[in-house]
Formats: sequence, C-alpha cells, structure tokens
Amino acid sequence: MNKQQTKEKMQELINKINHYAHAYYVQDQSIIPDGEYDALFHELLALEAEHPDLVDSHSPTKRVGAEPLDAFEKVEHEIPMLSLGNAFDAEELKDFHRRVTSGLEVEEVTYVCELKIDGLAVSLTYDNGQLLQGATRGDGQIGEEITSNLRTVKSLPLSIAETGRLEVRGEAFMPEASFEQLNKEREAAGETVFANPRNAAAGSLRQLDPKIAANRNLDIFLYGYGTWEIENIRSHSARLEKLSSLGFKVNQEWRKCTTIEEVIAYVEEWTEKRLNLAYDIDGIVIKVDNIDQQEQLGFTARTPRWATAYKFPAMEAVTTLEDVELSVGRTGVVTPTAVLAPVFIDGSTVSRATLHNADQIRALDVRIGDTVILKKAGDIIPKVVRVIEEERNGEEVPYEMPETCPACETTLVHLDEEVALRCMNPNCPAQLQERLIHFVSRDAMNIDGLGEKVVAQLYEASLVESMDDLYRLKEEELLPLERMGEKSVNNLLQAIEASKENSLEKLLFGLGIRHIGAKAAQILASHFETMEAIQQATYEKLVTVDEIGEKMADAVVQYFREEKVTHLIEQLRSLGLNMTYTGPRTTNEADESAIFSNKTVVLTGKLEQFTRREVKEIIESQGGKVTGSVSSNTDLVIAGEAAGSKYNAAVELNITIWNEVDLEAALEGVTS
Ligand code: 3BA
Repeated sequence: MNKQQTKEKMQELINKINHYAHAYYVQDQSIIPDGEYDALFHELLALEAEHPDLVDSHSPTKRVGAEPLDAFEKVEHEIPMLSLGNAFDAEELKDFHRRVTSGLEVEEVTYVCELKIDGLAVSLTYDNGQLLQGATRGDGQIGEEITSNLRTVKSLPLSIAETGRLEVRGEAFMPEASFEQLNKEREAAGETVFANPRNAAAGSLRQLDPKIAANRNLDIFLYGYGTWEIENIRSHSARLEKLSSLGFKVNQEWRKCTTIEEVIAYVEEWTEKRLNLAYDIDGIVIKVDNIDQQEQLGFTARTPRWATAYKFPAMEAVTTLEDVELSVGRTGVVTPTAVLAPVFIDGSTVSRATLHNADQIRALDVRIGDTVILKKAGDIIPKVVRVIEEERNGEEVPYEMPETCPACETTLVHLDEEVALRCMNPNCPAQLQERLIHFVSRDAMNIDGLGEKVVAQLYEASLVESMDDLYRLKEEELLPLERMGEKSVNNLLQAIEASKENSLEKLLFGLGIRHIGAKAAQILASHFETMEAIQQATYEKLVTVDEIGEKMADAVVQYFREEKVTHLIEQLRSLGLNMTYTGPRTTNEADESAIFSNKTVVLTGKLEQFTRREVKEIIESQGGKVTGSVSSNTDLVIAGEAAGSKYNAAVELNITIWNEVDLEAALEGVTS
C-alpha cells in the first residue's frame, strides 16, 4: 500500500469502528460480535503504530490522552449555562404554565418534557466536525476544561458530520450498575466508597489522569446547546432529533406535550417508572418547544422563564440504626431487619429496613448506633446502603448473627453455597406460622380477616398448626378468644368456607412449594387442571410446560414425593377443598381469535362489574397485555368511572377507548 491507500484504509477502519461503537454505546444495540469489533480496533492500532505520521487525533483509539495534567484550566462559556427554576407539585407546574402563557399572550403552548439526569452538567464544543473542548458547567459563566476526561466517554462522538461551530450541553453520569460494581471493587481494595452515582461521576471527571475516567464506565446524555452555527432549526424537539442524527446520545424518553395536564401525566408516569431505570434521575425538565417563544420569554437573573424542573421527593434519608431484629421465614431463612429511628422518605415514614443476611451486615460494617443512609430502591422496600463512618463516636456495637434459631433454638445452617442462614426444624413455630400466613394471603387462598396477628393468636391458642386445621375451626373455639366477637367469628368462618371454592392455582401457590410463585402456580394449574395430575407429573413432563424451568420442575417433584404432603392434600380434599382449575382458559398470545390478541391495554377509572384484577386476568387470558400508562404503543384504553389523566392522554393520542358496556359486549360468551 502507498501512503494514500494506507490513509484511506485507516479512515475506512475509523468509520466502521465509529459506526459499530455508535450502535453499541449510543443505541444500546450490539450489531457485530465483540470479537469482530476488537479485530477491527486492533487492525487500526497496528496501522497507527506503523504509520505514526498518518494518525488522526480523533481516531477512536485516541480516547485516552497520554499524560496526566497538573491542574485544570478555567474556561469561559461563550453563552452562559443557566440554572433551572423548580416546581415541587402539580400546582407549581400549573403556575409555571400560567406564567408562560401570559408571558407569550397565548392560550396554548407546546412543551418538551425530559428526564432530569442526576449527573454533572458539561459542555462540548465542536468545530470543523471535531470535538475541540469539553468543560464542566462550573458557576455557569466559568467552568473547568476537562476535555481529556470527557473524550474517554465512549458514547460521545469525537467527530461529527457538521462543520459549523456547535456547542452541545448535557449530563455526564454513571449508570447504576457501574456504580455498584465500582463501589464493590473499592470496598474490596479498602478504599472509601462513593455515596451515590452522581458523586462517583463527578469524582471521576475531576481526576487529572484521564486513565481513571477511562476506567469508570461513564456515559452522557445531551439535551442542550449554546452556540448553534449549523442548520437553523427553530424548535427544541427538532434540535434534539438533529443531535440524535449527528450521533449524540439523546435520552429517548422525551415527549412533546400540548397541555399542562399532559405534562403532569408525564411527571406522574416517571415518578413510578424512574425506579426501573438503569441510571438515576432526580426530576423532569419541562421546556417550551418553540425557540422563538423561548427567546420572547427570556430569562430572569440566572434561570430561563421558558423552562423549569419538577423535582422528585428525596429517596434517600439519614437516620440511626437502633437495633437489629431477626425474623424466620416460612422456608426457615433467618433474615436480619434494621430497626431505625423513624424518618420521612419519599412520601412515607420508614422505621424498618431489610439487611438481607449476615454477609450484607459484614459488607456494610453496620453497627448498632450507627448513622446510616437509607434508600428507597426499585423494589420499594427501603434498604440501608451505607454507614457514615465520620459520625461514629466509638460507642457503636457490632452485630453478631446468632448461632441458633430465635424461635426454636435449633442450630442454624448454611444450605449448599447459600449465604442465608436457615433453621432446618420443620416444626419450628415461626416457620409454621409463616407458612399459614402465606397460605391465607391474597394471592394464595385469600382469606379475609386472617392477618398476621390473627394467625399468631390461633397458633398460640393451639387451634391451628397446619393448613388443614384452618378448615376444622369451630365457632365455639373461636368465641373465647380476645377481640373475637360473634360477628368477626362468623365473617372469618365464612371467608374460610368460601376459600374452599378457589381455583387450583390459589391452593397450589398457598402450599408454598420452593420456586413456585403465583405465576408458576397459575401456569401449572391451567396446564394440568387437577391436583392429582400435578402430584403425578414427572420431571420430564413438567419441564415441557412453557415457562416452567428445571429448578421449578425439580422442586415440584421433590415436594409431592413427601409422605406428609400426600397426607396434607388428602386432608384438604376430604375437608371439601376444590382441587381443580376453574380459572380462565389460557389462550396463546398468537391466537388471532383471542379478543385482546397482541393488544396493549391500559385500565383507568373504576368499573362496576369487575375488579381491576379480574379485568387484567381476562385480558391476559385473551392474549392481551395490561400496562400502567398510556403511550403511542397503547392499543386500547378501558375507562370506568372517574377516569383521569390516562383518559385524556388516550383522547389526545387518538387511542380507542371502551367503557364498561363495550367491554361486556366484547366478552359476551367468553366469560361465565
Ligand atoms: N435539561 C438539565 N438546564 C436541562 C437548558 C436548560 C437546562 C439544565 C438541564 C437551562 C438534565 C442546568 C444546567 C445547564 C445545560 C444549563 C435537562 C437536564 N436544561 N434534561 C433549560 O437532564 N439534568 N440544567 N445545563 N445548560
């Protein structure tokens, strides 16, 4: 190859690598195997090593600059980076809307809603198609030049297909999983851990050696701009699309809203959905879409009048660990629970949190008396995430897990490789009670009036020990108990009686077979139809059932092999419990004749004839899927009394809406 050909070959490799990297890091799509990507990368590295004179400074191999810096330079932003005003509830969003409409002297205005990424605001300047400079926001006027650190962010293009000057702005952040991993490694290395992903991202970008940032798995979403000397586009939404098409990573959850009610619906939708995101967001940013209108509104001292930030209630709180309590689950697992000084967090007061197991207590090094950070995570159950060591005064007491069961004093053991400690006593009173509590719970036999307290009461009075005992309870045994009047006794006995008619899956789930949750129970019951068929099903037969895995099949076979189980089922049968499946017939999703075949349905408001659960069951049995919020993917909205924002959203998006009469008509002849 001559020089020209080598240069062309290198450019071709760069284009290919950039294309695949864009798919992988920006669009989250892996379009070639890792090995092939690595091969291209190494081919480029080799050519560059052979021809140092031909190396392009924006080559993807040049993300990590060579030398650590002594200090960061200060840089002045060409156009100041403003800050955002806040709104904390729907009323304040409506106030914002009133200010916008009256400022513009219009009735209606189009907004763009975006997720507010909880990271570090940065600015990136491109000229002549190349990334020239990256900087922190700083005080909005002057920031720090951190180009070599920002170049390491793999989703950020080093070159773009526009030659005009362009300054894009966005949020650098660390994904939740990378943060967890990083802290785990730091913990193991005896280093201090970061309090949250935001601090970890900021700490990484503040390093003078770019190799550190390069190893931190940072990411960036772009949402703003300063200097825009490329194609003149006059709406924010079209600019976001332009940034996407230039290869920038733009968060794709943004939505145009034409009323403030829609904005509020978006806020409510993400207040729930944010828990499932792979990164932290701390609110929603609402922006006037039209840029001429933005300019007309202008800004006050430091915040634009055309945008505001809705801030979510805090999900973290600081409190003290007062004690550790142990509970024994129905399978014998002993779980430590933190008893905390009550704190208000994300809408409720929290005074208990799970500590999972002894390993977790050791990993956190949490001691009684410690000041701790409490977090509401995706599963809504609060957990202790960190100890604030600086707050220790030396009087904190380390907690040791006991060696025996707190309920029956049997020696605790670790099964297989499990971290959990278990009590193996099958007659452990705590386990017996927990099994009963599970048996009567909503998704199992659903016996009203039989809560945790009543179960404990019945157990302590030696009236019930096993599930079948419940069906032998007599009025005269119950009446002498505390808080058991004639009326509550009657109600309770009636609820127990009524539960005998439950469809098989409820009983099956209630038995508490390992690995068999409510969903697996439903699948097994509808497939086998009778308890007998399930009792006799072989492992081979069980694993052929769709969605029943090996672990589940194994657990079912093992369970029904027990003589005690056979006896229990016999007892339940002779006491009159239904042992057949009477639920809806499951229809294949692909069955085109099913009423809701491949349809995404949203329920809103209250129906007269059906509970929400019933409607959901019917839709699912007829091939449909029920989701929580209305979007362009929704096929149908079923609206009852007092339908709210979802109804409005459906009208707005032109989605078919049914009322209860429509639903009944469609179900004619399908349900009993
Ligand atoms: N949009 C943060 N400011 C944002 C451009 C305005 C703005 C933000 C935003 C002022 C986010 C203040 C600092 C700043 C760029 C100024 C967002 C987010 N829009 N989606 C309206 O996701 N955190 N922050 N950043 N300019």
